[in-house]
Amino acid sequence: MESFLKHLNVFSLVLFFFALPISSALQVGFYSSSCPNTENIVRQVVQQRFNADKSVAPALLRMFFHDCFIRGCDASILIDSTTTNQAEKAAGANGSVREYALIDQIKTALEQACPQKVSCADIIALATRDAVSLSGGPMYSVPTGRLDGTISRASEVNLPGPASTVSQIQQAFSARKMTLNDMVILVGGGHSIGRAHCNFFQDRVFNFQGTSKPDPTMDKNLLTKLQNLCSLTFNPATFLDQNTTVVLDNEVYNQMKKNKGILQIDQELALDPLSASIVSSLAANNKLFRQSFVNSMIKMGNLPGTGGEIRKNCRRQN
Ligand code: HEM
Ligand SMILES: *[C@@H]1O[C@H](CO)[C@@H](O)[C@H](O)[C@H]1NC(C)=O
Ligand SMILES: CC(=O)N[C@H]1CO[C@H](CO)[C@@H](O)[C@@H]1O
Repeated sequence: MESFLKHLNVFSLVLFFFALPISSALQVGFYSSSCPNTENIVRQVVQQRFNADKSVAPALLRMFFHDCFIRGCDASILIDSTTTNQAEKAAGANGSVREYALIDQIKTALEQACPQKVSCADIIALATRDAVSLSGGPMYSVPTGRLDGTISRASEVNLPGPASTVSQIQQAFSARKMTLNDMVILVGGGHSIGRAHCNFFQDRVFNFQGTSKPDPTMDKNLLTKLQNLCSLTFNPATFLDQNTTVVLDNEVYNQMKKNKGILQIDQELALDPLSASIVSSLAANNKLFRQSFVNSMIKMGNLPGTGGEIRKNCRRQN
């Protein structure tokens, strides 16, 4: 710490200490006096949508991840592109982040209850918590008090792809001060609900790494199923967890161990010596998984934004 500080000039020293309270200001129940009904309103809208369509849950979880990994959890993912700015949601890695309209719906309800009090970044975090518990995952308290960012650039979206190695994904997490454990828990937990489209894994079933053959590690029944599925031309999707498809639990790690990972990265988690033993521990213990998932979700939710404001409309800066 001392030697670190020595190398900072006064300006960055001021920034450094100024930055600390912003990230540590998050607290459970942040809106309890400024907008006491916040968490109920969010939950009501998410619950209603979930009753009609369970796939809203994975959509929110993925949105939260994509938001927090670029510029921290600051709702930069929600900003629409303009004629002069390609926003994050236009980037290639966006790959079908969806349910922006649901966030708008929650925002509208909150603006009616308490105008310009609740940030869009907190809406994503709270809605995701509700989505997790509605999907059979753990219930947890979400620290709130995030501010919305004013910058959203497609060119800053540097998310790893599904064919990245475990070590590359680990680096993407450690660059954000998260551990290998956090990584295995969040990627596996995230991929225990929801679906992937063929374009993200069809190389594994038809032409793995240019061999003109399938990925030899894939379970043969799964391979046949996916070859049939991905021969259809409309880019269909399949569940990331082929067994407990819509339940947020540790079964996905058992599927990985049975060579039934859909994305290459999911299969690699079980095969790579870096992560294999973590996968095994989580596969064997759903209680451990649930507790760890909560901890890592809160950690990811603490990634500090550079934000500045509480947007009136989640799709654009004030
Ligand atoms: C960093 C490594 C990761 C990679 C390479 C990755 C990649 C992908 C890909 C390619 C898809 C399929 C998208 C589609 O076809 O529409 C997907 C889906 C999904 N991912 Fe990840 N992901 C990663 C980490 C995470 C994390 C950390 C979470 C959340 C904690 C997460 C949550 C999800 C969810 C919920 C879906 C399903 C979305 C839906 O059904 O709408 N992913 N991911
Ligand atoms: C599906 O999951 C259940 C509960 O985790 C497990 O008992 C069962 O063995 C799994 N079945 C398959 C085919 O993987
Ligand atoms: C919703 C959205 O903006 N999708 C875009 C994701 O990225 C691809 C490739 O860059 C675009 O073609 C999509 O329009």
